[in-house]
Amino acid sequence: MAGPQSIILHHYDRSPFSEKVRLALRMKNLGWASVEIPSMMPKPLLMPLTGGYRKTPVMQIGADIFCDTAMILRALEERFPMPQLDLPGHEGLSSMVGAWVDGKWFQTSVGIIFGALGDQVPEDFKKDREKMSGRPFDTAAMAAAAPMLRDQWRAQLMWVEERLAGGQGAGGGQWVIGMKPGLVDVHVHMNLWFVEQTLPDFLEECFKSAPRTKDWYVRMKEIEGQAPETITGEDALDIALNAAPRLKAAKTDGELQEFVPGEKVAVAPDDYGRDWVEGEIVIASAEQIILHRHDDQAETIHVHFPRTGFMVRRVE
Ligand SMILES: N[C@@H](CCC(=O)N[C@@H](CS)C(=O)NCC(=O)O)C(=O)O
Repeated sequence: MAGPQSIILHHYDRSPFSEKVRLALRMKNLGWASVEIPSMMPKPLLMPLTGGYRKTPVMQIGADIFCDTAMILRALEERFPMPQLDLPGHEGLSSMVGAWVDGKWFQTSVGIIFGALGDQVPEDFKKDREKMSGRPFDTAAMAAAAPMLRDQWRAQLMWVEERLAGGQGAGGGQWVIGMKPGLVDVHVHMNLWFVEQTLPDFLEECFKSAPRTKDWYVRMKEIEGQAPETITGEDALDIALNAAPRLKAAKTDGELQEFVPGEKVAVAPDDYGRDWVEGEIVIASAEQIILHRHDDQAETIHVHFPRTGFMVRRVE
């Protein structure tokens, strides 16, 4: 039964960013509880936990809430260090690769997938994404650009092929970097998986130019892990309500904006879904920020964000 120590993932099946976390959980062979959330707003059972952050996925452990896969993967590595996924000698590299796959490669995938789906994309979904991004979600324009985007997509796949062909020492070339699968593999996996859900034939076509990447992708699929326990959003809220955030000494360290512990700030993504989450600083460092929040439904919550990709401002 899921409890205050359990890893709870708020996600939906077809979410590629969630697949990153599910894959990391499989690689670490961790047990976890699954809460299915809607793929668009409203998300009434998630908002009390995040304080307004709406993106998918969100991880919960008791009354600690982790937003963004960069934060989630870091927290999993800290709390469940074995087996290590941030491989020795490669520290920092996965974040750099992550920035590419989450940004440019992901946008290319979105274009070809939604261009192919075209009229099948429900109107309310398009409206939601327009509101989230502040830009038109024009599937006809995506369809028109699709042939060029497909070239772009495969060109990025070829970076992976090149990396695998380069190998790493004796017996290398099995994994994107190094002798074991790690966080770099987790990041690289995302867009292949995302495209495969809708356009498996296109992925196969690209694999003709990238046979090593195909073999690697098959190896990644063989990583099994544990099946999650399914719980409801209400169960997850109840767990938060009856848990306390993990105790941390309040601390700020070299803040460029001179934030101090206890100060009220607001945090929001800097790209899309820019919903501000307000709270008081528990910890702020160059890499992460933890906010203390109170919510009537969830009581005291600590919400964790990475610093890259997030804006932080003082609330007067
Ligand atoms: N930087 C975020 C990006 C997450 C993201 O864009 N997720 C998509 C789904 S895979 C999303 O939030 N879509 C809107 C939604 O689910 O409400 C992360 O790494 O977690």
